[in-house]
Amino acid sequence: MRQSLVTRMFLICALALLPRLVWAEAREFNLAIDEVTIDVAPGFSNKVFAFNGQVPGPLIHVKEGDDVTVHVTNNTTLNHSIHWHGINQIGTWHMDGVPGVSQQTDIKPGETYTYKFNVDRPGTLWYHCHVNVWEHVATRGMWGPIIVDPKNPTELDKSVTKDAVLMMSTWQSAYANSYGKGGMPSDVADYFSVNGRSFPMTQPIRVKKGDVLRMRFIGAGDETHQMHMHGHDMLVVAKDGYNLPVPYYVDTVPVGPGERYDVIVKMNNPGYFVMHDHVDRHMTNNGAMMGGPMTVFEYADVKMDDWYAWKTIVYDPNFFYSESLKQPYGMYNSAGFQGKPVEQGRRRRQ
Ligand SMILES: [Cu+2]
Repeated sequence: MRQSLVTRMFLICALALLPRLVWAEAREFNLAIDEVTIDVAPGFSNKVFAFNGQVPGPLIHVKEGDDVTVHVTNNTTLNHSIHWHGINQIGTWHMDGVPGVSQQTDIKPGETYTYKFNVDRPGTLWYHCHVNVWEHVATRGMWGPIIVDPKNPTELDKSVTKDAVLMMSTWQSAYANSYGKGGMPSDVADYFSVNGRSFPMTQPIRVKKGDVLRMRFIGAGDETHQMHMHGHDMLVVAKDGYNLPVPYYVDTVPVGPGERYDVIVKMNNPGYFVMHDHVDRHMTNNGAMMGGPMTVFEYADVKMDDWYAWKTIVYDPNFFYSESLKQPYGMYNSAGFQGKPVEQGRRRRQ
């Protein structure tokens, strides 16, 4: 039986759309930007512009091909925007978040702005403010992770048993309490952190022998961090979200501003091993040893020594987003990253 031209056209269109229909889902999120104070290190707090009140911002976990809508409400006293770093905005360049270039104006205090885009590629991505990035990204915590699962995971991807996100950043204590200042080239960073905290306020990564750990490093600050893992080799499998044609082993991975590295580690050497930044200056809290972005891989079933520095730590299993990443797709706030509202006069608008 001959099909009409209309029927044939319909079938062709339906077939062309099929992958999108099978894979893509529409996801809608709300992000508020609030003025809060976070405790970065013992004795050091910093006023930040926090996505949903937390630093780092909430995890956005979606899959390749999804259509994402994000309503961003600015509850702070300064202007902002959001750049979705890694999303190429195919056909949606007005959603790229750069005021004066792709977006008419900043999102002003009290305003809500809606971004809509297709997640056109998988991997470890992130989002950050694109207004006065010198201050807002470098020292006010305006960044969070976007993890995009691929349509076609590799065998290595499928082997992963535990995921961790590590956002590297810097702080300038001279401007900790002065919104509108900081981040200029002559300003000096004196605190260095992973997921917004410096040792001893960071957290261990608890594993068991046989785990396959994927760590997703994101350079959210202004300096390069040379992250060195003791006792294990890290297989670098992706750079800036793109799978490498030939993964390679390292024991130190450089994480520069804006960069992302995904590494996969076979946890096969039971014990307690540190991972730290090999830039010595970064391993201090304002010059005092020891601090900075440090963690410890703690294997289950290995006896904890009495003298272990973190013997009494209150463990937060979601400090590296590992628990949020086990949840279905969506956006996830983390209670452990929440700040305290800034005092009256500089606080959120209702
Ligand atoms: Cu901003």
